[in-house]
Amino acid sequence: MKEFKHFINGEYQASKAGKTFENRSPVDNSLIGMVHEAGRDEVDAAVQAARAALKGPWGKLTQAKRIELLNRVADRINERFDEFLEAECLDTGKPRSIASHIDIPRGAANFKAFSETLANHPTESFNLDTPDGKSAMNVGHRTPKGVIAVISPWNLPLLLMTWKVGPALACGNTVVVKPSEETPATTTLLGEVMNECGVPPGVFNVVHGFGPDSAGAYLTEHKGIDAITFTGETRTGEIIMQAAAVGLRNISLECGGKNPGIVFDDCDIEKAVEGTMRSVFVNCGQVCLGTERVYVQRGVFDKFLARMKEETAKLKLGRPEDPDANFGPLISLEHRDKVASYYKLAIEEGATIEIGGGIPDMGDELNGGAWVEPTIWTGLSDDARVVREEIFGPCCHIRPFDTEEEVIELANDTDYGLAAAIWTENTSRAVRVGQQLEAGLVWVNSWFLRDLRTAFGGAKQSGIGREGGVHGLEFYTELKNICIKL
Ligand code: NAD
Ligand code: 6OD
Repeated sequence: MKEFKHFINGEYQASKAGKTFENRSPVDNSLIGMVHEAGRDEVDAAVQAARAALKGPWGKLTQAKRIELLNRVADRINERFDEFLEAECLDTGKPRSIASHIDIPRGAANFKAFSETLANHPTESFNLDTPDGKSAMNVGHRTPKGVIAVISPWNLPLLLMTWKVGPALACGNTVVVKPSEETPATTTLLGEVMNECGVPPGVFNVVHGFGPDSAGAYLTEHKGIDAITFTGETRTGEIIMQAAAVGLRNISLECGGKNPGIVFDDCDIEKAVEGTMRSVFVNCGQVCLGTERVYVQRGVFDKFLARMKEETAKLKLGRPEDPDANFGPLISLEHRDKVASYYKLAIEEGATIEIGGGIPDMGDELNGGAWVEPTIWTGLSDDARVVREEIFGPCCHIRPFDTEEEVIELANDTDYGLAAAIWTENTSRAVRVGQQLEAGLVWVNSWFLRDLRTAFGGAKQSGIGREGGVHGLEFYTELKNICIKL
């Protein structure tokens, strides 16, 4: 039986009150281990350790030394690749073939990409003519923001946690991480790696627990936290924003989406099918950037739908270690209930079920797990809740459209604004449409193709702020202007 403890000041620590909760496998609901739940005392200890490290060894390191350490962390994750892979797949149930291509390599890369970008970014300087006929020089100077709270979700646990921890540490901050209660394993393991690489105690801290009345709320409410970076649901983002308002702490929020995919009749249909299959079904549809609304120009609608159904029927559900499996369970039985409630709602709202729509019979060994069928609907109205609300499951609604103007309006008719995918061989059209979409990220003839130097974030209710590349500097550092009279 595994035990997941907090990682505070370079040491694994149990909860003082002895409070723990179960970590269960979504594959078959078997017990993986017990997770210690942090109370205010553990959260306070973690924040104090982070503050001390900021003033002490970490704050005193040169940038070059800091970057060297972070590069070592990336290398060490890769050296312990199989352990991270095993831990991630155990917690999430996702196929190893997916985690070994996406989660773990990106988890490591996040420590390298940002340190290099940040080390090579200049600050501004302005010369000012002064009334006495002389001049003054203004020089920008960046300092770390302080102790950053990192609150992360369960869908890409290592990737999305290091995506924030990497730049935070590269900028000289220290962190207290609260991973999702569903996926404690890889964040806990990263503590060992930090110690092995010589990252000073207190720089990277982990507290486990839930959100409300638990570690998440205690952390975001803690006065020793200087800024909060969060990935998760929009509703949780609103609560965190309220907590951050006390003391005027800065926030970076990466929240939900209801992302459109737009298939024009001049697309390469096989490319569009292959990309849309990934954007709807990869990670069992649990990717914030995933497509849940597909708009297809009428001329290719029947062909596209038929090909999507053919490919969906080929998806292979199975255990993470099954080399042929490319489709795992949802994260938990609770999330399965939510997704299944939308499957039921789709029928009530008048959908035609093109494929899927239910809970599969996986046999005795797996029927206790959080499995659902990959699902495609047609025939819903634009105001159906299934078309408007984020489901975060392996499903999409496909609807025909006629004109470019019409599809732009349909795509933008949502409270969210995270991502969109456009499929067309006409580059002018792609740019024209892309510019008009209300989304932080637009992919053309691709999806989830990531260059870590680019801005990442959502518009509307999908988030606040941009991270990635130099954009992270705005959140993870304080920019000071030093004015020198000459
Ligand atoms: P969630 O909001 O339920 O939980 C995210 C994290 O917040 C967890 O660690 C949770 O314990 C914590 N939390 C919950 N309530 C809290 C509170 N009151 N105070 C402090 N912390 C609290 O989200 P989830 O279910 O883990 O993840 C799925 C959601 O995340 C989806 O909506 C998805 O779209 C979104 N997401 C967005 C992005 C992005 O980049 N925009 C990326 C991944 C996931
Ligand atoms: O690729 C990334 O940097 C990123 N933040 C991906 C988010 C995926 C959401 O599920």
